[in-house]
Amino acid sequence: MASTTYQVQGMTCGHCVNAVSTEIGAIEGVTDVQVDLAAGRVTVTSDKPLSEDVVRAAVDEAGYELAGA
Ligand SMILES: [Cu+2]
Repeated sequence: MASTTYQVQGMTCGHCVNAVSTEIGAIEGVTDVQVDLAAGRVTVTSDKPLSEDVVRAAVDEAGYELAGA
């Protein structure tokens, strides 16, 4: 089990939270996604450690930007 918190830029409302959660949740091995909208933080729990590139691609696909882990 691995849990990593990422900083995501551009999220402004519940729709953004849903979009990011859905895209990251679709990554293989991800079991939970928690978004702190006010802080712009996304905590991802997964079966095994995730490549940051994979998470970045999912965030990008949702229309936002991964600013760092
Ligand atoms: Cu939004």
